[in-house]
This record gives sequence, structure tokens and C-alpha cells, in this order.
Amino acid sequence: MTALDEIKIGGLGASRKRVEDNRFIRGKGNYTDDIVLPGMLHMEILRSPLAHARIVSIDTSRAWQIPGVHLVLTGEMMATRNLAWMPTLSYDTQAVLATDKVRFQGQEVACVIADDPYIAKDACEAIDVEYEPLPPIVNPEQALADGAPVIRDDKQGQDSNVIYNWEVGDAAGTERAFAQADKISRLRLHYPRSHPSPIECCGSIADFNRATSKLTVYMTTQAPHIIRAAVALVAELPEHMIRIVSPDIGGGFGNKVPVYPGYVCSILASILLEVPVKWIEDKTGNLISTGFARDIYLDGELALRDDGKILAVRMHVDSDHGAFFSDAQPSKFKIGLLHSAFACYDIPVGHVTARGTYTNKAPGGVAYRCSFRVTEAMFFQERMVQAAAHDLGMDQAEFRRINFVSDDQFPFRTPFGFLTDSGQYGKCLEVGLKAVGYEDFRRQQAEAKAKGRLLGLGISTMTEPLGAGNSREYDILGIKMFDSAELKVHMTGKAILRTGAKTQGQGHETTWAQIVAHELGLPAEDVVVEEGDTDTAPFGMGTYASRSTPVAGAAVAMVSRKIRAKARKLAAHLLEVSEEDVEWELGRFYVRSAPDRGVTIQECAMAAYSNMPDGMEPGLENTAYYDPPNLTWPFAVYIVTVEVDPETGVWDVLNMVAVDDCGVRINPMIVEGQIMGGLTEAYAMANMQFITFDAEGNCVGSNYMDYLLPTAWETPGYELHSEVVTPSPHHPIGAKGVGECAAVGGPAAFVNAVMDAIADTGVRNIDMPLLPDRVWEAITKRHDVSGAPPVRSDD
Ligand code: MCN
Ligand code: CUM
Repeated sequence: MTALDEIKIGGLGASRKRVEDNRFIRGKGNYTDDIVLPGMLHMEILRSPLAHARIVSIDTSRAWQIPGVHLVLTGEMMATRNLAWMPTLSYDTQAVLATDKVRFQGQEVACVIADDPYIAKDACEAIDVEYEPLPPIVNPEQALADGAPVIRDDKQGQDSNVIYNWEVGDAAGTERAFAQADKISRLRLHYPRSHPSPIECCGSIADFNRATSKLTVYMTTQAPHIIRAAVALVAELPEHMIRIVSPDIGGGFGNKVPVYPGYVCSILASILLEVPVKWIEDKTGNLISTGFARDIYLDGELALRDDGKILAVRMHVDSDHGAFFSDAQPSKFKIGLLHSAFACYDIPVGHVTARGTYTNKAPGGVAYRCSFRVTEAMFFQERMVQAAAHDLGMDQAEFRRINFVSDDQFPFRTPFGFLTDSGQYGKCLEVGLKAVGYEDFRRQQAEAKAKGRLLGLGISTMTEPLGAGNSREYDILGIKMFDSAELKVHMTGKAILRTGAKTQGQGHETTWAQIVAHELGLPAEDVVVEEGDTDTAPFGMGTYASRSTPVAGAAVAMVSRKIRAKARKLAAHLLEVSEEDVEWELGRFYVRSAPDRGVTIQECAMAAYSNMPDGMEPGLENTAYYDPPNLTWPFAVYIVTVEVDPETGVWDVLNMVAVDDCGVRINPMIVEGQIMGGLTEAYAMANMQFITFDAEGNCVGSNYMDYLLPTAWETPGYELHSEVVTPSPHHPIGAKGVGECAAVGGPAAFVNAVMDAIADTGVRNIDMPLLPDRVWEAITKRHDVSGAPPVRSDD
């Protein structure tokens, strides 16, 4: 006997087909909306039509009279149970149902529980709300203006619209470095509001059983254990009597991290009515009221030496958080991990200041493929780098090359305090440049220019801090960030693995089994993976910030090793030798001096239940909690070439090359899927997608006619490269996270390419999205086009 072929058993590196697709492509997925419970009622939410208004009165009497209506909830009723407000994940409060004022268009005002969703919806329309309109505030500039109305007058001591002022870095040192600079490059940017817009909207079914006192909630959450804790604390229910189940999720992308009023109302309704209550959000409700991302303004400066060396970086950001500060992020960092900007460049000193403001918009800056605002960080970084190289008259690639942290500098301490773990930045860039044919393209570009055609090439790089914890520095609402895995190997060698993460399409059911296969030699198909049920899964912080592979995935490796350690003892017993004489090869223990004498891992599993040595605890099960020593730091280079039509401002992608180094790839096919999906979202943000607000605070982008999702028709092709692999030195299998990388690093590549194409106009910036009319305006008027696209109320 020899070791198993790892690829054949679906181990590390196998492009195993996704096991979950077996049910998805047959239409047999089990999403929240598929769940039907006996006696279940339906809930609909009445939302505010106005962005800012005092509530004068709410009259629900007509709604109560509609046949089939069981309950009408208002803020006043919630308040009697201390549930009109709830805590957010950033130590703010958020209205569950409005009592005093409405603070954004689409805010939850009341809800109706009825026999079916249509009755409930009709009854919502029969609720008479009298509003007294207040002046709406739709951006930080208005929020900070003298005499601006205080949006959060519900909060004691809140006398302005500023949420926080936060800073990191060395202000004085940065000042000194700027004083010594040969050149200072400045850029002002806006990263517009965007929405994750998963195909499945948010929803929940709360089922409170008075007889057992048990509350079960099926819901669309990326972090079931956090929800369980939140429900225990907010609704004051005993935690062991709460069961949160995340069934199949039709895409999360960050949208399903926060706690939403609909969840809370369905829970209270079920407790009051003692029947299951289902709330399924409609698309407009999802698009106007749930966790928006970004909406942040940058004032950025780089201090430069004439030879191209970056001496210092200074950034000020103004973040528009909407009416409630609902970001889900490590509590130490008010602006998430935005200060991971410039981590891949060797810059001696830097300073970041951040100010958060309230506006009359739904919570913004929340989450969308971002690892806590890294998407903004990398966009700002790579736009600033392009502008700086341009200001110095230096080649884009060369400027990056000379400023990169080099391979022998790791672990590298960034000026903002992070410790990056490993990387080969220069090599990734060279692979990308070669693949895109850099020198050749520059020649073609010059030739095209002579004929009046505008070709452009954009480079973007990204490095992302993925895998929060460690628990010393990272917590959410005081709960330390770590994760978990539990592995139960049955007597026939088949196994069930559960983790504290929750897949929403990333393929954990496939890839976690591959880690077990790698560690134990059990074929991946013999390991079933289950996540999302707090009654059975070990405690974990859930899936976001691409933390699953770095943390839960590491826990899978560690629990497998615990199982292997016990199996080794069983093997020694079966082979009648001492443990020290037993060697391991994939799938099998053998006697060192007699390699032919061995037992398989499956034989050890059987022995754990039928033939264990004296004194050994029976069974082959274990749990591991993994508190990572550091974040993992993947790196990527994205290069795009475009042609811009000067007559129309339309731009087409000619080529896109992606070089991703996410360490060891568990499943190369799944990793490529993650990258392609992320690049497509990046393209959408750069090219077509924006959610903006008119002067009255009306949300423009409440449907898929206004908020565009790229289809196969628009989406460009991508050339993916996987030849650079820098294993994470501290992760048990050397893997780094990858789920967000392409969405994080992609947008700047597209924008940089268009800016490169029109560089001769002297225009320094067009803010996303680069809609044709904006590009055309920049070309013809030769000025920057900044801010969210203008919207008239009658548009
Ligand atoms: N993987 C791998 N090898 C690596 C790294 C990852 O094979 N070196 C695999 C993993 O095993 C996993 C997938 O790639 O199956 C993504 O892993 P990871 O990078 O750890 O990210 P998470 O599983 O934590 O997923 C979260 C991330 C986030 S935060 C957003 S937002 C996003 C994303 O994933 N949302 C998604 N990708 C998504 N993809 C789908 N289909 N749906 C979403 O909602
Ligand atoms: Cu920031 S979106 Mo993802 O982390 O769920």
C-alpha cells in the first residue's frame, strides 16, 4: 500500500465540482422563502415615503379592520416592550419602527401580520401616517453645514451630525515628510454608494413555541451565532432557548451581516401571536433600506521624491453613514480597516483622519465585498498611485515596482500598524505585465493616438487584511473574533463536519471537506459539511470579510489534526507497536520498520467504536477553536486595457488580466469563480452602478432598471493567472482568503484604464460610475467630473 493520490480523493488542490450545486441546479435548494410552517402568517413592512419628517400621528384603525389581519405593529407598541430601538454592530442605536421621526426614505414605520402577504401589503396601505416634513440632508457637506438640523436628536448630547472623528498614524512625522517632498500629488475622490444586491432579499421566519419556550428563527444571516446573541440581549430571551438557522442563502455579499428591523418585528410578532411569522423583503425594500456600502469622500496626498520614492501618505475621509451607524466592523476601528491602504508599498510614515456623519439616507458604509472598507482603501490607494506616477511623469508599472514592499521584508509593519504576513508583489506585477503585453500595448496606444483613437491601460494592485481575529485586536461588540470546527468521524469512516462559518454561495460544503481529505485521507465525498444552525454548529463569528478560510478553514485543519492524533493511538493499538513507531502517510498509518504493516484511517475509525485500547475514551470526535495569530494578506494585480470612444464617452474593455496570489488554493476552480464574480462586481461599480439620492432624499436606484446588474452581455472576459503562490506562513495549510479580492482591487483598474486613455486632456479624475456622459463631459470640457451623478427630482 502507498499513500493515496490527494487529487483523486478530492484533497487540497483538487478542482472538485461543488457538491451544493447538486441541489441548486435541480431547484432543490432550501432558501428561507421555501420554508413553510403550519399555521404560518405573513408580515409586510410599511416604509416612510419621506427622508426626514416628524411623525405627527399613526392611525392603524383601518388596517385592523381588514379581514385576515392579525396584528399591526407600530413603534409605540414596540416601545412598550423596549424594542422600538435596537443596538447596531457599531455601538449606535437604530430605530426598529419609527417613533419620533423618520430619518431616511424607506425607513420602517409599521408592520402588518396577516393570513397572506397580499392582505398584509394592502393593510399597510390602510395605515394613515401624518408627517411633518423636515429639511433632508443627503451628503456630509450638508450635514456639517452651520445650522443643519440634527438628524439624531433622539440621542442625548448629540448636537451635530458628526458621528466620530478618528485618526491613526503619525501626524507630526507625516508633516515633516511632506515638508521634505520634491512633489506633492493630491487627489479628491468619491466612492459612490453601492448595494450588494444579492438575488435573494433578506427575510426571516420566527417560530415561538409557548409550550417549550423555544424560539426558532430561520433567516438570511451570514452570522447566525451573532444573531442568537443579539436576540438574547435585545429581546431578553434565554440564549439556550433561541435557535437561529441560516438555510441556503442566495448570495450575501455583506448585505446579510447586519441586524434588520424586519427580523426583530417578525420575532416579536411570533411571540405575541404564538404562531410562525414569515417576513420576506421585496426587491425595492431591499434596495432602498438594507445595508448600503461605501459613500465616502477622500482627500488624499502623497509626498514624493523626484526619483519616484513615496515618502509619506496623508488621507482624510468623510464617510456618509446615513441615519444610523450600522457598520459591522471590529470595534477598535471606526472606519473599518480603511487604514490597510498602502500596505503593499514601503512608505515610512502616514496619517489618516476619518470623520463619520449622519445623513437622511439608509445606513451606508455597511458592507459589500469589502473586509471592513478595504474596498475603499484599495480604490483610493491605486487611484492615488496612478495620479502620483502621472504627476512625476513616471511609468505606472515602474512607479509601483520601486515602491513595493520587497519579498525579504516580511513580516512587514505598515505605517498604520498592520503586520503583513507574506507576498511576492513584484513577481505578480511582472506576470501581469507580461500577460497583457505591456510594452506592446504602449506602442499600439501611441500608434492609435496618432489616428485619434483613445486606448488606455490601467493597473491596480490590492492587498487585503483577511481573517479577523486575532482576538487580541478584533472583536464585534466585545465578542472576540475567532472561529471553530467540529468533526465527527463515524465508525464506517464517514464524517460530518460543522463550522461556525456560514456559506452563502462560496462553496464551503465542497472546500471544507477537501481540507479534511488533505489532513486525514478520508475521501472528500465521505465528509458532509453543515453550517448555519446554532443548535448544532459550534460557536463562530460567521462568514464575511473573507474570514472563513483564514479562520474557520484553519479550524477545520486543526480539528482534523486532533482526530489524526487520536487515530494514531488507535493505529498503534491495532498494529501492536508503540505510538512512536507509527508513521503517517495520506490515509494510512504504518509501522516505521515494516511499511507494509499498516491500517487505514477508516480502520482506526472502526476501532474507536469497537476495539479501543484500555482506558481510551471511545469515539472519534472533536472540536477546535482557532484564534489566528495574524490576518492573512493575499495580493493581486489587475490590469485592464480599454478603448474609449471620444465621440460618445463609451468605453470597451479590450483585455483584463488578473494575477491573484491567495496562498495555497484549496479548490482552484472555486477560487477562479470567486475572482470572476468579484471582477464582474468591480466592473459594474466602475461602469454602470450607482445609488444616488435627489435633493429631497429620494433614493434613485430602487429597482433593476436604475440599479444595473451586469449580465453576460456586458461582462468582459478575464484572463486569470495562478502561478504566484505565497503560502501564509501562519495558516495551518498556507491558505489566504480570496472571496473579496477581485471586487476590492478591480474597480481602480477599470477607472485607471479610462483615465490613462484620456490622460492628454489633463483630466485627473472622473468619479465612478464612469457612465458615457460623464466620460464624454470630461473629454469635451476638459475638467474633472466629481461626485455622484446629478439627479433631478423629476428623473
Ligand atoms: N478558497 C480556496 N482557497 C483559498 C481561499 C479560498 O479554495 N486559498 C475557497 C474557500 O474554501 C471558499 C471560497 O474560496 O469556498 C471563499 O473563501 P474565503 O476567501 O475564505 O471567503 P469566505 O468563504 O469567508 O466568503 C466570504 C466572501 C465575502 S466576505 C463576500 S462579501 C462574498 C464572497 O465571499 N460573498 C459571496 N464571495 C461570494 N460568493 C458567492 N457566491 N456569494 C456571496 O454572497
Ligand atoms: Cu464586507 S461584505 Mo463580505 O464581508 O460579507
